[in-house]
Order: sequence, then C-alpha cells, then structure tokens
Amino acid sequence: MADASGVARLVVVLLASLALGCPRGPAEPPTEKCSNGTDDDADMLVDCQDPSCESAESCKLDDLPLGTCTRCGQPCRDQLSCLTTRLFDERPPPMCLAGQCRRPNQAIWIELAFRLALGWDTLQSRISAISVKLVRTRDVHGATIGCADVMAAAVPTNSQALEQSGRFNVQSVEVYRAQNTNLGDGFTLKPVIAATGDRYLVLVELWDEPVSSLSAYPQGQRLGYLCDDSATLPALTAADDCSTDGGVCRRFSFVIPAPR
Ligand SMILES: [Ca+2]
Ligand SMILES: [Ca+2]
Repeated sequence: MADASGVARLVVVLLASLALGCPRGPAEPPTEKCSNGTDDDADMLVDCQDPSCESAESCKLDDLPLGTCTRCGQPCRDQLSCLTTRLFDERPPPMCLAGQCRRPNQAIWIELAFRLALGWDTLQSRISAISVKLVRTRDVHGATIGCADVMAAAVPTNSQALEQSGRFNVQSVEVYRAQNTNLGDGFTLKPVIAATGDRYLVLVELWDEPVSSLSAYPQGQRLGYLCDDSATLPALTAADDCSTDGGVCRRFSFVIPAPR
C-alpha cells in the first residue's frame, strides 16, 4: 500500500504529465443545442430556426403542412409572434412549430362535459368564467411537456399567463361566462371550437371574475382547475366535427377536482 508521501508524489507526477501531454487548445466553437430555447452559437437563430438543427429529432414535424395564415412560413420564437390579431380571432390559432409559423390544424366543434368533485360547496357560486385550452404536448422547442410544465406557467392570478410565457402552443382556446349558472349538477360546453390533431392536453380553469371585454380572457383569481395529459386523449379528426351536419359531437367528460 502506498504511504501518504507516495500518494502525493503520484499526484504531482500525474498533474505534470497532464500539463505536458494535454496542452490547452483553442476553445471548442459553441454548437446549437436544438431544444433549449437559447441561441447557443450566437448566430441569431434559436433551436429549430437554426439550419444546424434541421435533422434534430425535436425539429422534425411529421410532414405537417405550413397551412394558411398571414404569417405562415415566417420564422418565429413563440406562438404570439405568429398571430396577427388575438388568439380568439384566429381559429384554430397558428402555432410556432420548428421555428416557423404554421397552421396544420382544422377547426371543428366538439362538446365538453364537466362535473365538480366534492368539496366545491359554496365556492361554486363564485365561479364567473371558465376557460378551456387544448395545449400541444410539445413546446415551441420540440420538448415533450405535461401538466406539471403547464401548471408551472398557468399561474392562478392571470388567465393569459400560459400563452404569455412563450413556451407553449395553444391549439384551441375558449372562454365562457358562468355567472348566475347553477354548476352543481355539472355543465356542458357546446360547441367548443377545437383544432384537429393529436398530442394535446386539456386545461380547464374556473375564475372568480367575469371576462374582460378588452382581452376576452377571464379576470380575477383561479378557483380551481383540471389538467388532463393522459395518453388516452383521443386524436381529434375532421369526422368529430358537428358544426354542419347535425351529427353527434365528439364529447369529453371530466371531473374538476376540489378547489386548489
Ligand atoms: Ca439552442
Ligand atoms: Ca443559433
């Protein structure tokens, strides 16, 4: 076994050989990481905007078409930069996918049914507005996201915070007034204008103040919410649409947990 001075000599020799054998070369040029939201190589192009990310898995789009919207095909950093008006006025909204504004989806009408779980009691009379969002489960950088990511951005004091965070693509957003409505036995929202496609989660939020006429979003505090990112949410297709043929809407049923 080597004694303490022997170990020290060994370390000195090792350090000396490292210093001699491995002279420091010029620093590696930075390369673009393709799903971190940062322009790593300082060429002004972030993630999928950067041609060096062309073949990255997170930038592949399964041949989604560009679609038609005023800014479709233009480079983007977030969904809001793809809008020409408000989210509510462009249905389905254009999204920022792989660094380009696209609208690959089609708007259809569906139906959402809700029941309040036990525990709402008198608080249910304070519900003034309900917002429903279908959020794409890949963020603008191509990373997979779930309810934990969404709820970290969707703060209980600002009904637009999710969109304003710049990280997510909302493929549908609807807001309903709920004042003077008895929600106790459950309630149905119909029609909900949704966008076709898969890879989405459902976020329903209940707010204590009415919808702002300016922003069209609910105001006040969130009283409770439901986020469902289960893998069983079925893909929405054009066949689910009930806007024109009088057919049966695709219907989702959810139970909204007690206030939180
Ligand atoms: Ca990057
Ligand atoms: Ca770059």
